[in-house]
Amino acid sequence: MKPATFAAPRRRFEAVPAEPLETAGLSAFGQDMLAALAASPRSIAPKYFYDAPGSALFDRICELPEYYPTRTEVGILQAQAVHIAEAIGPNAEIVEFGAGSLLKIRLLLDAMDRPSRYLPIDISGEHLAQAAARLQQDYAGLEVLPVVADYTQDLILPRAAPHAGRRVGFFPGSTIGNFTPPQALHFLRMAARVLRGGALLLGADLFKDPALLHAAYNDAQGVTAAFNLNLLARANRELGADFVLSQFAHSAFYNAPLRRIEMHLVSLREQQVTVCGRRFSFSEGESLHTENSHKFTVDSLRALATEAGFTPGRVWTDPNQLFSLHWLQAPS
Ligand code: AVJ
Repeated sequence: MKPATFAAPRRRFEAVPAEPLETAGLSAFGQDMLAALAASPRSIAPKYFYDAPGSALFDRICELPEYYPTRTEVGILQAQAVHIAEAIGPNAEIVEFGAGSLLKIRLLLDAMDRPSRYLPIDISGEHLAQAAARLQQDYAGLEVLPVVADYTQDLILPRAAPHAGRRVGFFPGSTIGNFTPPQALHFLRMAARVLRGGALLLGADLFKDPALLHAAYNDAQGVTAAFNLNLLARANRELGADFVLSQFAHSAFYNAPLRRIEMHLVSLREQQVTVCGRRFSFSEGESLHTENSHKFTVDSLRALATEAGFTPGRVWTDPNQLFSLHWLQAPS
């Protein structure tokens, strides 16, 4: 940054908002929801999908016939477990970002040479506590240390155990795709810092026929629609909002120039809603943008990781090249 030599006189001319948003004392969700509704266009971070009902809906998405990423990534983990475990090495400590239901990690743990400690990080505290308790029961010799945190904020982790092997990050599911490119860089730089001297095993969904992408986010049973609409239901539960869910529609489409699926909640009519005691109006067709899910090529992902300071290593994919798992060496 340049020194702010001439900055001082500027303040006099700053515009004052007509009605400042009163957000003190609100939850992060409340603050971000109010900010989203006050902005134009309206958009909110997808991390707020994952309250307990939303996490359960996401688990159902992973089982859908149209939603190929989870079963494809699990297939790669199963087929390559021996090679991945070899790359990880003995006594390693695994840090998982956005651990969810802790199913994928079992495949790694079963193949690894005496894993020492496992730190699952997730924003959904209740869901994480239950999943961590189940995992601890099944892996008695492993130290399971769940961390309830938002890893998009600056993250402080416990020190590595004294006799542990290297620390390896695990970020499966292509959650990296939920970030815009600058946000992804920010995340990867943070990961490089907490994994210093170790590595990151990163899952990334690959670009493919847009019809297949479209189907994966518009399933026939409507589970993805319910997952998207749960954001409004959550606002009703937690923020005293009065969204009428039947007056909003799930919309998901492939944005070709930006190489991403976008999910929106579209107002079906002109309407007013109250959130945290403030009123907002929606015109017919106006949307709240709830998620981006970027799609990568093997090379675009490796370039992004390199820009963040990692050295890309092996890449494992499935026979149909639907999904990729990347070994990324962290800086020392
Ligand atoms: C959590 C990022 C893996 O983007 O595909 C699934 C979330 N959204 N269906 C994705 C999601 C709608 C998912 N990730």
